[in-house]
Amino acid sequence: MRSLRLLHTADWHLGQTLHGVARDPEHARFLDWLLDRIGEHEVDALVIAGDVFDGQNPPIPALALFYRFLARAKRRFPRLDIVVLAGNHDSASRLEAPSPLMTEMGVRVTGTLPGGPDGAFDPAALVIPLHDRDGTVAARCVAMPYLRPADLPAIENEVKEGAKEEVEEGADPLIEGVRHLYDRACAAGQAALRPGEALLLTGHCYMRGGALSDLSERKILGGNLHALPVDIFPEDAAYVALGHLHRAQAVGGREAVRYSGSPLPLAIDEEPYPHQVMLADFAGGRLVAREALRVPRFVAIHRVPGNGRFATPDEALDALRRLELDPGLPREAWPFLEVSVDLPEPRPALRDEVEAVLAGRPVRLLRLAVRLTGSGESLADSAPAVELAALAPEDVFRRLYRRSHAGDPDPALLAAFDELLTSVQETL
Ligand SMILES: [Mn+2]
Repeated sequence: MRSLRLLHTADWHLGQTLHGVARDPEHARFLDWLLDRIGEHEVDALVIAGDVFDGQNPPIPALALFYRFLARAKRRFPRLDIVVLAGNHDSASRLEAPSPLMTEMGVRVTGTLPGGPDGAFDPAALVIPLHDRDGTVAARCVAMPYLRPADLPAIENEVKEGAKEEVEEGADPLIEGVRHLYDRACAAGQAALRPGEALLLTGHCYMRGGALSDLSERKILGGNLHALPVDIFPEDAAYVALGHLHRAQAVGGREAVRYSGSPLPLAIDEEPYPHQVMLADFAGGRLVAREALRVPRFVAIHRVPGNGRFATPDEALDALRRLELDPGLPREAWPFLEVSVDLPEPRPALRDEVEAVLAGRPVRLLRLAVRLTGSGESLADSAPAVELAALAPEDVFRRLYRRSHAGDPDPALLAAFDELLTSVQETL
């Protein structure tokens, strides 16, 4: 029986800063930890399902971390297959540029959709063989990267010409475009599959019904309108390795369709849930076991008072005085701190008071959140004031629209706005 052990991870966001603090030391610790787990669990293949880097133009320390990781992984585990996909944060072409070198090393990188000599989508080029400990192919991985709206129109035309009858009345053309691409890619995977081999898929996308962690993921393919239904992945896929959502979860009730989650909390709000990578075992072409490996928290996050609550200034200062901190930690391991305070009356020196309590102590204040407790009403009229920063861009658009027109913008206009927003956010 051909068996294979896969380690699925995603959303590393190398180069990220959290409220101005670089995460490189945490990422370095994570990558050391990951190498040890690959050895300990005798992993055959590693899939990194997108958002390797936090930005389109990663800082040099982030690039160095990534390439050093790949070199160390291949030196320690020469037969390890590594598959790397671009996510919406990555520059697809930048990630892919060194792929001739990487392919020689047994590292396969997919940034953009591969085209044949005529420029048409070549799904067979997405199919990557994964090998067991004897060097025999035990799985075929359809390495689908993040799909940008611009990847889809060409396909949309094909949908119109080739498979018009399959597109339901009122179906979303973007979703149908993605579905069509997956259909073709999976067919190419199936064609390559030999008996006993497992079919694996990847994706970097926002699935319908996924649990979001507030702000650190950008909704993609045009916001909620284009959350993808889980049935775009055929049931005969043994496993679907997803990236984009930072909270580990199965999708749509299918245990074999999973977000691995990010290895580090990428926003303070992501502190409460476990961060992990996923081990998956395949035998005879099927998923037979899986195990989540919890990533140690290299830097603790303290939230005062915690759980999304707000304290009075005096309660907060008290809690800060009582905070137990380890004086033996190196500076790069000092905990992050968020303090949330309700202000019933002005207290202009609050920040100075907080900083005075923390002075000389081994902790890093990332955020002092202040909530005003007044009604928010302006003097001139009685409409409750809303902080612009508290609104999602789409809400601002809706409000602006309603100021000039009756009713809500129609779905086509909202979709156009979402597409513009996505393209702007991608360049941030
Ligand atoms: Mn993403």
